[in-house]
Amino acid sequence: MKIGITCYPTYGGSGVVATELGLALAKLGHQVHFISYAIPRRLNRFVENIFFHEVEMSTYPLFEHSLYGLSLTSKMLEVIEYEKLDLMHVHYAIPHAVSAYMARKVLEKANKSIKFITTLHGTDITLVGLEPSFMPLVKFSIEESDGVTAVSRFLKEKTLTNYNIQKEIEVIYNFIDLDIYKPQPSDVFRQHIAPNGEKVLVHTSNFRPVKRVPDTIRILEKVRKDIPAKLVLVGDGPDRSECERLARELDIHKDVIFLGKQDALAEILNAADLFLMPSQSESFGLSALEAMACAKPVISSSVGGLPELVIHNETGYIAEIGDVERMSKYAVDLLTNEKKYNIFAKNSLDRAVNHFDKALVLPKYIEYYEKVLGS
Ligand code: GMT
Repeated sequence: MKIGITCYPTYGGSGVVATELGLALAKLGHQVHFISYAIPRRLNRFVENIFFHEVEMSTYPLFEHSLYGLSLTSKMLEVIEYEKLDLMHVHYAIPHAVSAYMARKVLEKANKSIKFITTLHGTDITLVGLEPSFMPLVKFSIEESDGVTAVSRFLKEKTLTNYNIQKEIEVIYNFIDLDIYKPQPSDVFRQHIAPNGEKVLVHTSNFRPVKRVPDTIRILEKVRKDIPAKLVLVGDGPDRSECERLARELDIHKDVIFLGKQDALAEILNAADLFLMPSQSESFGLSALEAMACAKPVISSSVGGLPELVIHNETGYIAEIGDVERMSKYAVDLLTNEKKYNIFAKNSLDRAVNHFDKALVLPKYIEYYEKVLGS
């Protein structure tokens, strides 16, 4: 198959899923053409069967604001036509699904065709898509997609109810590469961050308000009252300054380590004991899955698709949004009971391996491609 993939190329989970999917398809011999404004971060080496097409932005002075959606449509048209693509797969509805719809329309006028699949990832449905100005367009582009997948049952239901859509949506969960994310010793890093044998909590995200990163700092403050502990924060974004300020205000800044954006995530996760995900909204929680694949229990909020990933009292604990008191009690409970901790760690790993292994999820995408192409 020749597949065009459009995604956001930066740190977000939707870009990670799209890139890992493209890489896996290319490995199976499919030709994959990424179309975006920059090369996705994880395409950092030459890979056979992978091609990248950069969307060029017009700099005409009249266009005070970027016309990315239109430029993307033009690039899609070019690649579909010249590379003879069989299918477009766009990740994150806004504006990718609309651009793909326009490309299909243009081709139809010339008696040509292309089918496109939209994968819904999260805030395209639960946050940005709900803005009144976007809502009709998001609904329309989903209805017009030749196929739609969602990364959790929660996201599927939200899409159908919030946008009043009657359409078949296939749930295909996020997946994990177990060759990269696996339990392995990370003693040097651990020694570096917790030289006196402290317990280590970790959180990775893009520090947007929806992630509630300040809650991780409040959790650490409470945990420290019972046991010596450190918090490692990986990533960057709008809430980072606020988090640094809060850590100082609570006088625990020496125990909060801000690493910024990092690529060696598996090594960092392996140096930790627990992963925290106190999000306000989370359609799946890919970074929690990455931690589980390294055999780390997760303490999360109960929102969105998180209960489809984190099994309460088995692979970790789930609490109400903002209930940092309960989350910290859960953390102390696990970190002070070695037997229980080891059972939870093993359960986390087993769940990642048995349900979200790339080898299990990739065939679902391929089957779905074939279904859409055959319909
Ligand atoms: O919706 C977003 O915040 C964007 C997206 C991204 O690019 O980071 O994240 C979502 O997609 C991930 C991959 O499918 C999911 O694992 C995340 O849970 C989801 N984020 C949210 O729902 C907040």
